[in-house]
Amino acid sequence: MKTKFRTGVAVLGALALFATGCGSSDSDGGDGGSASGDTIKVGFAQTGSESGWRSANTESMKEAFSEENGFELVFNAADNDPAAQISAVRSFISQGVDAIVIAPIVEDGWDDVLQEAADADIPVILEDRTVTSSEDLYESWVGLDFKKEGVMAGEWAATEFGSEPTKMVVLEGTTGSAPANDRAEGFDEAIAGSSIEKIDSQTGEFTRDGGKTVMEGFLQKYGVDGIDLVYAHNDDMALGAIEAIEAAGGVPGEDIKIVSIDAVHDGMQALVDGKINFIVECNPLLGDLAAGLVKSVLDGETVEKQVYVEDQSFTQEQAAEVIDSRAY
Ligand code: GYE
Repeated sequence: MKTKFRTGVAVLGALALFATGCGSSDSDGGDGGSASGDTIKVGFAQTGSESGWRSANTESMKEAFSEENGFELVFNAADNDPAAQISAVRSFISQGVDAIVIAPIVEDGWDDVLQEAADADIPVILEDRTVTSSEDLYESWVGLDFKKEGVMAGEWAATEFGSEPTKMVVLEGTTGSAPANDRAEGFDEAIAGSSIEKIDSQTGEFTRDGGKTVMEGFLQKYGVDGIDLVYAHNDDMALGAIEAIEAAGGVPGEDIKIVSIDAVHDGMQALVDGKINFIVECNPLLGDLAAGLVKSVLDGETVEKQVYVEDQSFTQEQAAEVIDSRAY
């Protein structure tokens, strides 16, 4: 079953629900794994620090898994190296943490270490990205519908360009990651049958530098006049592409239109400034929901396998209206 939370009010409602669940339990958790008073030791395996989205997500997680909230957080950022992230999870297991939270860099390769956590009776909660492993190997996942984000971006592009022949390049996220896979699939589905032709696609690793370097290569190959549209899997790569387009003498947002995903502050500013044309949101503020899930699981409550947080999207005009009131 899926549970969906809208950002804002409904998320607060959900938190109240989690808080009630936690507060009502007096049961003894036995080995320190309970939410009933003892500090809960949680290992969090973060992807790295590749983007503005990631910084906001890390901050949200650290705030939620704070001492005041009853947690001792062991934090690891794996610099986007899947093997290093798996080692971090193994080290959490050997430290005997009460629960493990993972933002999996890539979707594949998790079966063994998740089984090791299960064998050690340590519950695992996934946040942000998904894995291809069996659902039995983790308690719950909280995050965003990446495919839907891709569809929303693609629908905008299909409408924007109508029947105009359009040459598009794609700046992909980290190869093998759930958001790169799903955002590509959703977008491609939404533009199927349109006049948009994907002339090139390459990973920019979700980073600003990566987006800039890949875009420089595309511009050398096709020229400013040979590209009509950039689809960037995140804002940071779009911001790198803007730098590359400007350096090549083009006007981003006009000569070459840009659609991206995240809606972090710098991306929204570029949208307001007319350098990006459309942004689909991806809410990074998942900390309270993840912490609520950890407490519920340790209290023996049944939790949903998938907890979706709802996203919205912004045109340039809409971005100008909301930019000052956004939390990230
Ligand atoms: O879009 C990107 C980040 O997994 C949803 O990772 C996340 C993505 C986000 O680096 O900016």
